[in-house]
This record gives sequence, C-alpha cells and structure tokens, in this order.
Amino acid sequence: NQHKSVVLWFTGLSGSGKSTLSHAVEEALHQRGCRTFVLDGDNVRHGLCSDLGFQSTDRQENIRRVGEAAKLFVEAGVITLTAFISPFIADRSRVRSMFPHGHFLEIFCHCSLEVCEQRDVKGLYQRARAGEIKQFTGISSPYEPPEKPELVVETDKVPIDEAVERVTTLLESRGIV
Ligand code: GGZ
Repeated sequence: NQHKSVVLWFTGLSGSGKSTLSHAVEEALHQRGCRTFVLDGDNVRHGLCSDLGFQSTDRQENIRRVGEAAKLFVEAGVITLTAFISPFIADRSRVRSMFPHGHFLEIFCHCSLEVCEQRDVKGLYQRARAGEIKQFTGISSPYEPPEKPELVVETDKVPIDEAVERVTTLLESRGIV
C-alpha cells in the first residue's frame, strides 16, 4: 500500500479522454490501496478558477493555480491526477519545474482533432465552428503538443483498459506504486 506521491498531468484536446482516463486510472490505483485525487474542470473551473475564462492569460493562470493545488495534494502524500487541456508548453513546463525530478509525469492524451470533433460530447466543437465560442482549442486557439511527455496514449486507438495499464506500468517502472 506504500506509494510515492506524484502528479500525473494529463494534457490533450477537449474530448481527448483526459477526464475519462484519469478517473479510470484513479479507480485502478484505489484497487491497489493508493490515495488519489483528480483535479479537473468539474471541480476547479467552478470554484478555485471560476473567475477565469479561456483567453491565453486566463488559461495560463488556470494552469498555475492547478499546479499549486496539485503541489499541496502531493505534499499531503496523494497521487494527484490533473485533467486540463493545458495547451501551452510554457505553462506545463512551469508546473513541471515546481516538482522534484520524477514527480511530475506528463501524459499526452493523443487524439486527432477529427475524432474529438466527431465525438463532440457536449456540442462545443459545433458551437466553436459556428463562431459561438471564441478561442476554442484546436479550432481557434492553439494546442501545443508535449515535446517529451513521460507517456503518450493514443486515446483514439487504444482501448481504455489498455490505456489504464500503460499508465500503471509507467508508475511501476518508476517505482511509484
Ligand atoms: C477549450 C473550452 C472552451 C474553449 C469551454 N476552449 O470538453 P470540456 O469542455 O469538458 O473540456 C473543455 C474545458 C477546458 O477547460 P480547461 O480548464 O481544461 O482548459 S485550459 O487547460 O486550457 O485552461 C471544454 C470547456 O472547458 N471549454 N470553452 N474556448 N475548452
């Protein structure tokens, strides 16, 4: 039941499966007796970051606050999973530098824009295409893919169980669980 506390930083487009994968990984970690917490838009953008929108400077501040919150959870001994688009390399890299080496694991949920847009679970892509949502990631706002993520999961090709296994294998190989 002993585990190291780290942050698993999921990044990717809207609809790329960050939340789904992070919650599935959390479930797998619970089964091993790990203490975990998932930070995502649902519990952060309505509270801690409810004053922020989607301009670059707001996204930057969103990611900064999520990084600080994640740091507190990690200090409390919790495996912390974050699921935010976090589209900018510089913002992710700033958060990485807040953690000791090996304690920030960047997981790229790689999924083509095409597939994300086809899924369009919340109809946001359609609204973005129609110009009703400005600065929508992948449509009218950039997404900068990670250059050296600890793990890439092709969520449009890999089934969820296998994706979870890839993450837990990473954690085992790093001696975290
Ligand atoms: C991107 C937006 C936008 C714009 C609203 N651009 O699929 P979702 O709905 O649940 O995930 C998206 C979420 C992204 O918030 P993050 O905090 O992860 O973004 S960032 O890391 O860039 O700060 C989407 C919804 O919010 N959403 N407007 N313009 N996503």
